Parts: sequence; C-alpha cells; structure tokens
Amino acid sequence: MQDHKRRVFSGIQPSGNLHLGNYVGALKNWVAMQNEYENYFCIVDLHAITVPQDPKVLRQKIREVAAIYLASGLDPERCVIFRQSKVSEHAELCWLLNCVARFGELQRMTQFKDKAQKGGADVASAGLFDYPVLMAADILLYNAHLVPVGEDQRQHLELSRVLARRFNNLYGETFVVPEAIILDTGARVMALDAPEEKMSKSSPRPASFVSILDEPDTIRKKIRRAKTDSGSEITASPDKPAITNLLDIYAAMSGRKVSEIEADYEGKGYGDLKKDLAEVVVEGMAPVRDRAYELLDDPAELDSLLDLGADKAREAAQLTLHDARARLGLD
Ligand code: ATP
Ligand code: LTN
Repeated sequence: MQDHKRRVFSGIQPSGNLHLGNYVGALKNWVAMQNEYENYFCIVDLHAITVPQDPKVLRQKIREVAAIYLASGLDPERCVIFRQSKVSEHAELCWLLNCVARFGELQRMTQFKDKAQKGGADVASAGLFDYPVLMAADILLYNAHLVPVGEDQRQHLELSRVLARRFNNLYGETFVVPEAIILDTGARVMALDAPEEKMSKSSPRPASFVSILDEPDTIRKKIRRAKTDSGSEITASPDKPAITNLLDIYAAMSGRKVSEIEADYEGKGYGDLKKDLAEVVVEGMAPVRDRAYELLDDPAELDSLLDLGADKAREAAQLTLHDARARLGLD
C-alpha cells in the first residue's frame, strides 16, 4: 500500500469553445479518476496566448473553462482547480527547462509544425515554439505521475519525460518522470465535416465540432449533417473514417464497446446511427451545459474558487521549484 496518493496533472487551453473531443479525450476521464489520485487541473492560459487572443474574450473563456470543469463533475474538494498564469512558478520552471531542452527537439514537434504552418511560419511566436517546454514545466512542477490527455498530446508528453530524465541525469534526482494516460476510445475525435482532421477548438468552422455549450438542437443538427463515407454498412474500419469517428464518439459517450454498437446497427442505415448518436450526445452534454451556465451567472464565485486553487497549487509548486533551483546552483 502506498501512503500517498499518486498525483495527476492535466490542463485545457481557454482558447475557444470546449468541444466533444476535449470532453471525451480529457475531461470525462479526469472526472472518473478523481477519487483515486491527488489531482491538479489547470486552465492553461499562458499556453492560450501563444497565438493571438482578444483580451476580453480570453477573460470570458477562462471563466467558461472553469465552469465547464466544475459542471463536468470535477470536485474542488478533491481537485486543485486553478489558472496557470496565477502561479508564476510555471513560467520560472519553464525557463530552467528551456536551458536543458534542445532547439532540434522542439523543431520536431508536430503540433508546432502544423500550427506554425497554418499561421505562417515566419510570424509564429517564440511562445508557440516553446509551448511543449511550458507544458513540461506544468507537469514536472507538481511531480505528477499521471497525465490524462488525448492522443494529440502523446509527443509532448514524451518530451516532458525526456526533459525530466535529462535534468535528473545532469543535476541529480529532482523530477518524477510522468506517464501519459491515453484511452482507447475518445482519444482522437475527428472533425465532423472532415474526418481526416482532429476536432479542434481553434477551427474556424462551427460545423466541425460539437461544443460542450451548444444547444441540444444545434448538436442534433451538427451530427445530422456530419460527413459520412460511401457504402452503407456501419463498421469501424480504415476505409470508413467518418463512420469510425461517429462510432468512437458513440462508444466514448455511452461507455459501450464499438463492436457492440456495430452489432446493434447491423442492417440499419447511417441516418439511424446519427439520430441515436445525437440523442446520446445531447443526453450527456445537456446537464453539463445547464450547470455551466448556472455557474457562469456568478463570476465572482468562480474567480474566488480559482484564486483558492492557485494558493494551493503555489504551495506545491514552490517546493519543486526551490529544489530545481538548488540543483542548478541558484539557491
Ligand atoms: P486547439 O485546437 O486550440 O489547439 P484543442 O481543441 O486541441 O485546442 P487543447 O486545449 O489543446 O484543445 O486540449 C485539451 C485536451 O483535450 C488535451 O488533453 C487534448 O489532448 C484533448 N483533445 C483536444 N482535441 C481532442 C480531440 N479531437 N479528441 C480527443 N481529445 C482531444
Ligand atoms: N498542451 C495541452 C494543454 C496542456 C497540458 C499541460 C495538458 C498544457 N499543459 C499539462 C496536460 C498537462 C493541450 O492539450 N494542447
């Protein structure tokens, strides 16, 4: 028996509308794990500003993410819920890790390559390039053992492990080497209108994602209009990326296996699948949406909860940062 609970750390950027992918790839799993671990769930606002944000919108999105965390079932008694920018240790540890991270390894990060290419490589911010090091700082600062994320974060997690090991080798045991938790279902939800692309918060096409705060009828409409594949059989296979995606969402939202759902829909059409899937998603999302709006009615209460979370996070963060500084000869 361990006398301490192991630590979990994860975060979401307040950079747009939280969507079904964020819910099944991340949030839903955090809620399911929260009893077993000591939990830190962060609103990673410093990551969000690696691409331009409107300050007014950002302020609102930060509260929205906090409300969605709580509405999804994260319990502030069991989880430290806070904003990254309110705990300045994140930025300081990021700098220390910058000095062990290598230019070449950051250049190989696929998310950087994709995002830099989309916005124009020349004008990508240095912050966007450094994004994975700040993420490593987030995780290592709390000596988190486990990091529940979607599939797209696998490479960043691997870099966090590399940086932890490299720092430990150079300066002595300082950081826990974290592990990713990436589930088999729901870890890579694809865009509804383009199943070869990841569902993404920063997509300019509302038809590509179901937002957690979408109204039930909007959810129904988006799922009804989701792209399908040629043929009519309802099976998950590489030549049916659109149907595979709908089945995966169905499985993640209902807790059932894809094979069971395939069996249920034998002999039925794409329309039947979409109709039922829409109801499964509406049923799962509606209570989260309703509760989130209730919480958003009292922004002062949300802000004070986040401040309290930051105070708790800071306490843990200071210990690790002090340790890292001392190892480097700075304290
Ligand atoms: P952006 O498009 O603005 O980069 P995002 O939609 O990728 O944002 P993040 O804040 O970067 O959202 O991710 C938060 C969490 O949600 C991470 O754990 C990430 O892996 C997960 N996630 C994001 N998109 C998906 C997706 N399409 N399917 C499953 N999980 C996802
Ligand atoms: N990069 C992550 C968000 C993130 C994160 C973290 C996730 C920032 N810091 C620490 C887990 C642990 C993303 O999903 N884009």
